[in-house]
Amino acid sequence: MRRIEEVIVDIAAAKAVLAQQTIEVPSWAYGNSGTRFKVFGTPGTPRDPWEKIADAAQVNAVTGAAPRVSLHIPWDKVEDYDALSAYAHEQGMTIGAINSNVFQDDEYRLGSLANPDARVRAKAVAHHLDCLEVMRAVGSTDLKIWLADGTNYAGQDSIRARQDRVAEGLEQIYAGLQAGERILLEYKFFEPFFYTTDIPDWGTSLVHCMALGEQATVVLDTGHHAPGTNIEFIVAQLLRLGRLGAFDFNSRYYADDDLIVGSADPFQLFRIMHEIVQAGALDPALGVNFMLDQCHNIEAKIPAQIRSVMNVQEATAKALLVDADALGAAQQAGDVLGAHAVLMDAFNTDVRPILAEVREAKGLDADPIKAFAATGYAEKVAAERVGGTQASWGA
Ligand code: RM4
Ligand code: MN
Repeated sequence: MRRIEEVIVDIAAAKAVLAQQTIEVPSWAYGNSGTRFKVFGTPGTPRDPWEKIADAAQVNAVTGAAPRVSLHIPWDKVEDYDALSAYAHEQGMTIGAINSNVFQDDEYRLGSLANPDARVRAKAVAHHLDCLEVMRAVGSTDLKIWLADGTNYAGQDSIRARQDRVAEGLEQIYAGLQAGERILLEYKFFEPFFYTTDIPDWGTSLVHCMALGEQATVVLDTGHHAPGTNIEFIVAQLLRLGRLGAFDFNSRYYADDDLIVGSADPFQLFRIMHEIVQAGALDPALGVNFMLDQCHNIEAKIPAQIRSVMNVQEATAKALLVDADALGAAQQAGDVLGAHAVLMDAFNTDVRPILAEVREAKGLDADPIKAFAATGYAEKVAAERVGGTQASWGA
């Protein structure tokens, strides 16, 4: 492993970028989750959106890098969104992307926007328009759409007609946008349906976004690709087209495993961040929202989110240490191994000391996991949050 002292690029510049980097956390990561086989309960699990926000604020308090929390509607439905947003502010947080949910109602058995029944389609559109109202009430500008629509059997429905219905529904939602607001359209190659998925890949998402207009951008969820997919290629292409709106970070081994980002393949995360850095897309002006979309089935949730933020920071730091001049020169000279070596040198650098310095400069502990443990928060909420129903993925 290369020591930080051996790095020749401008470390102070890298630290300045790292100090400003932010990662959005998902409210649902703090609730219980599991598989279709078992959802485990944990002492101290939040019972409502307020408690989820309180937990999310802990991640920000020790990392200084997670000041936004995404909500999922209706999982995070409340009577008074002004009050929820004010509560988030008191906790040092703002509310980020609003995620719609058109996959849990019985009426969506055959799909939402792609459903053959016009009445169900209208209901799905109306839900998204309601989400836009929530978005405005909490001071957010991003509506994130993931459609679970698809079919299980060949011939079950017309592939083409379903695309037309999706396009029409998205158009109606898009028409509800005001200036400065965005639709973030996510794709996923399979699940919950197995034969066709109506938005299975970045190409399909992009085609719909391009038809809609400039306020529609693609969300890349790292878990939503077939094994072996070159995700950084997709990142580069979407950035090139100005259509990468957001990431849903997580890790996968098999399907949509929703594990801690950077845990399965830190090298892949580094390669993704390298494309981001090269495109200058860490600059918030380019509009890429870096978000986590994860579930914590067996591990402690708040520390898992802290670890996730740290993993993104470490991959980013390594990407910032790529010697761009040396890389460009080697690429131009056709020096295959030389170019590869420049990248690997950056990847093989221990960046933990510079991240520790970035945290200390903000008055934070160098070790966020240790700092959280020292607060006693986990023990406190385990004692306080007794009774009620623990939030869980899907409820
Ligand atoms: C989906 C997708 C969405 C997330 C839901 C919970 O697979 O990743 O982003 O909101 O799961
Ligand atoms: Mn996602």
